[in-house]
Amino acid sequence: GTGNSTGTRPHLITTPIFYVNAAPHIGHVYSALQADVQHRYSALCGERSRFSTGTDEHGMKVQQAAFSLGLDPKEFCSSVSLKYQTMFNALDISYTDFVRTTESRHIEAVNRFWMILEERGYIYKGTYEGWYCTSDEAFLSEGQTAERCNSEGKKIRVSLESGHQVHWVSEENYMFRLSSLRPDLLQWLQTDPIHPSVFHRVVSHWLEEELPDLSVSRQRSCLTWGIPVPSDSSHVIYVWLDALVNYLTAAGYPDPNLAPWGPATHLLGKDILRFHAIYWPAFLIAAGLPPPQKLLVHSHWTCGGTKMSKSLKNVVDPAECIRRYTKDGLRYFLLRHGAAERDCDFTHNTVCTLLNSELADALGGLLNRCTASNINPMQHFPHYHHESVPTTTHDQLHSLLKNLQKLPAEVDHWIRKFQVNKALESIDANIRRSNSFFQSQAPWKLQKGVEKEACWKDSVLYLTLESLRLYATLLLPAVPELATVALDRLGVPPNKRTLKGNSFFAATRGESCSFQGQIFGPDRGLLFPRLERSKKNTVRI
Ligand code: MET
Repeated sequence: GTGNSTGTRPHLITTPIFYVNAAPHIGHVYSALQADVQHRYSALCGERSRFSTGTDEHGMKVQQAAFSLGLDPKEFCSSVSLKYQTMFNALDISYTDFVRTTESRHIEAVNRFWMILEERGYIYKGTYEGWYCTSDEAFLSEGQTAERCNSEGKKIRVSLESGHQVHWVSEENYMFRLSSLRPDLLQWLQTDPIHPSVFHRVVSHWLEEELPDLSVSRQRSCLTWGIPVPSDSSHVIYVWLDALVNYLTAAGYPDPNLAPWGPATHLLGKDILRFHAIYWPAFLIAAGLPPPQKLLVHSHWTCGGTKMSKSLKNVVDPAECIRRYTKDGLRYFLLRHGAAERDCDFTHNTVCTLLNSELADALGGLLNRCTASNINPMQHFPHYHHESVPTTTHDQLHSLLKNLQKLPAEVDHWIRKFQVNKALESIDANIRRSNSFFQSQAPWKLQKGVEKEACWKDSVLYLTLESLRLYATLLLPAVPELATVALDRLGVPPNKRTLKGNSFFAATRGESCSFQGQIFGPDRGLLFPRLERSKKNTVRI
């Protein structure tokens, strides 16, 4: 890693902190979910991590949103921030810290950070002339903007990247010596911190050119809702400097008893790549701190093929989705269907098809089949009998076990590469293999009275139950509740729900397996009831 002073600090995993100008939608939920998976997965592997999220409450955009609703910004922020917390709790997002930029611990961190940048000579007073995009809270050069017609046919200037309107700004600002940090950024890029690699290439392309210095304050006359520059209260600190420092706040900065800043993994959407891949590492390096270890970047969700927007009324409401699909249904769909490197589409029918096929039929069906009392009257993991394997099944069994043994490493690879969809795809492919194995061996036909058949039936059940134990364990980060229900049903003790030192299929290798004879937990019904596809045109999403 790039961090020093890392030794004892647990890894920090973060989501962006969300603007409170509007309630959470599926895109915000997706960022939080992806971070949640990283955090839960590292716990499953026995690693220590912390996980912070929060709300971004200062700046022009929030100030205007509060103003247009006639609300006091502070109260407005508290009410929307609470909506994020409520939504994340409803989705089992296991954050260990929630940072609000209006909290005093954060304001202290920003003040301290600003003073250090100033002391180290990275801040000077200058004049900013250029465009400002309030929607994105971004300073843009001429070349990053273009003229477009708005919906009323009027010519306006917009950001090329986001399409949002920009305004001309010419004012005295505090400037940050971003231009001087290009070599450091290039060096950081060589540690391969940005995943997936498409986004690494975008950043490396941006760094081919000289960087302009960055304006890091606004005149108090146009922006009041923010943190004043410590040494000059006629200026307010640029909201992105304020917001990015939240990651330091979450790490306990500037507590002198803590190492100032350890290894961090930041999750983010591709629309805020520049802020995280250029500004943030530059700020950290300027302050003498290590740049982030990893940036995991994801793409966006569209709805029925078009970009979600408030005016099109096609913003997918996560609360509505939880009601329809259950919390874990929504989690599974977003993680399984979404992909970091490309935009993905959300439609009701895709959700139903995917969840019915993978959670209800494949996973739920497999669990049902080998725990049903007619096939498993003892309600336990039977013993595995090596010598009972029919000769005609040797090859099939061998390849099944080979795939299963590779699965944990495969899942590990995809999760660490930030391709959780691929991890879930691998799990699903194996669940299907287990189902066809079970089907082909037809244990319900094997005769109790014939010893060899009875032993093989036990072995088929053992193999299927062990594979389910593996699937449910691997699914804990993505669908914690569903996986827990499955593990409860299988009777897996809580201290065995880990990937650390857990040996699956031990009996097939002639090792002792503590699961042979393990009694199931109570039957709580279907793991995931099938969803109804909506009739045409009834509901729009
Ligand atoms: N508030 C920003 C957004 O929602 C993210 C800030 S992360 C430091 O895009």
